[in-house]
Amino acid sequence: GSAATVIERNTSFSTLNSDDVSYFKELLGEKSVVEDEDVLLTANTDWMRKYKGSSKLLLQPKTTHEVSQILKYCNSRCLPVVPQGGNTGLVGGSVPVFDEVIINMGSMNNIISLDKVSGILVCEAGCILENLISFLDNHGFIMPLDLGAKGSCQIGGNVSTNAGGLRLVRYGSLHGTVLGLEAVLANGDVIDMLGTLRKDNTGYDLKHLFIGSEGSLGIVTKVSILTPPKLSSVNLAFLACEDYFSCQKLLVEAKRRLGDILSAFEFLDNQSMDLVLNHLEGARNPLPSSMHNFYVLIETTGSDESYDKEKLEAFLLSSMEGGLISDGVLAQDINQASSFWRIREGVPEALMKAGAVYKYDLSIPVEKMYDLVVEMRIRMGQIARVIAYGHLGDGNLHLNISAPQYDDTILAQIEPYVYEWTSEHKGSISAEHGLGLMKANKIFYSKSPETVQFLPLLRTCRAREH
Ligand code: FAD
Ligand code: 2HG
Ligand code: ZN
Repeated sequence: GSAATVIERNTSFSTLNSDDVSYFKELLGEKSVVEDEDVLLTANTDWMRKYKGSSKLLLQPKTTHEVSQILKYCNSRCLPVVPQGGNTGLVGGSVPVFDEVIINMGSMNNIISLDKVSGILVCEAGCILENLISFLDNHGFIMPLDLGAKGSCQIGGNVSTNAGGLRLVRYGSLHGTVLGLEAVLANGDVIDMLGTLRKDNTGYDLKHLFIGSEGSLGIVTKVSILTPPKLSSVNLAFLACEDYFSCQKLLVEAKRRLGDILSAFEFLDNQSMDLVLNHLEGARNPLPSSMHNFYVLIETTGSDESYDKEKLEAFLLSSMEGGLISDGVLAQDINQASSFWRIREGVPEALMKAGAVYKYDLSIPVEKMYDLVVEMRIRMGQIARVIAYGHLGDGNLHLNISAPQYDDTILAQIEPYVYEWTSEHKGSISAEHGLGLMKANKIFYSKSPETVQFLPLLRTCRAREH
């Protein structure tokens, strides 16, 4: 009933033996070589508890040198590995498929430097996103990305999945904000691309290949990232719309009228709200008087409290008068703002509590996006619920099909239909979560065969010599 790509274990890989374990203990020290069954069970299982590997060994390197030595050794012994960050990935990429050695990056969690003039942060890949957010907060900066998994996910995992999240509409993707990386290739070579410059046109910008490569090119060990200043005035509105067209028009208007201060534009439909209210402890509908068809969160971030508020209120008033929004409330303090965010950020958790879930993370032109949701509801009928929400401001739909348990007949109603539909509408079958094991062989729905073959070709062609 789960939708994983079926692959066979590569017969040229060897299996771990006691000499290997002794080598790792010598290299890393006993404590960083984990064979404990409970720890391994957790590390072998993904966040959704949908993908499960059978690794017998987890390594916790503390330095780039150790990562390099591990990979060099595994490469020479033909031992398969999987890099692991916070294990919050949603496509089965962060856990072993078979018995791969897990290289967990959590012990590489040092902050190396923060340039307080430019806001450029350099840190190790295992830093937890929320820790970076708190560290920066003390120095008057913020991370350019924020996501529901911030308490566990690591910056190295974020870079490797090219995570989007709630602020992308304002600060852009990691391809813009990551200024440099250090990475270790499978043979142990350390590639120093850890630049700290906004501008550097000296040849190919190789770091971009690592952003979103999901560990397939090497292990990211250090990250240099541009962090925006923390601005004093943040406002959050929780709004109701009665149809999808109004959500779409509201987005166009918000971009036009709030422009410089718009920092998030998220949406959820009534099915998502219903799910959150039923499954998330303490969740309350900020607009309780009646159930609406759609909910939109609009956040503004600026530097002038009264100007920002006036601008947002004027925008909301005209949207209300124009019939785009039917109800709405502005967060009065930080606690209320976080309770509004909890509704939106809590959908994945609520889905987990509701039972089995089939996740699709799609980029679709905004005008067409909800057509797919409507079609899926017709296709699924009574056998499963269709939950739709996501980063409307970025054209990113999170389509989730929720059912009491996994079932092949449900899956057959969803796939390949969702992928075909997305491909026909020139969308992407992975907006921000990546391919992982779930979509490894689905890449052709979003990329041409030539594109897919380009990188291996580059590896075999001899570079032109000057
Ligand atoms: P992992 O899950 O451990 O790994 C993810 C992939 O990266 C794997 O393929 C792994 O092998 C590889 N990897 C990890 N670390 C490294 C490294 N140092 N070097 C090389 N490869 C590495 N994603 C979004 O884009 N936007 C969201 O808004 C968002 N919200 C989420 C909310 C929740 C509640 C959850 C559970 C997940 C969410 N995600 C979101 C998905 C997930 O992609 C992100 O949480 C995050 O980027 C993964 O980071 P991680 O450290 O947990 O990586
Ligand atoms: C989010 O935006 C995450 O909440 C998770 O990317 C999406 O659960 C999902 O489908
Ligand atoms: Zn998302």
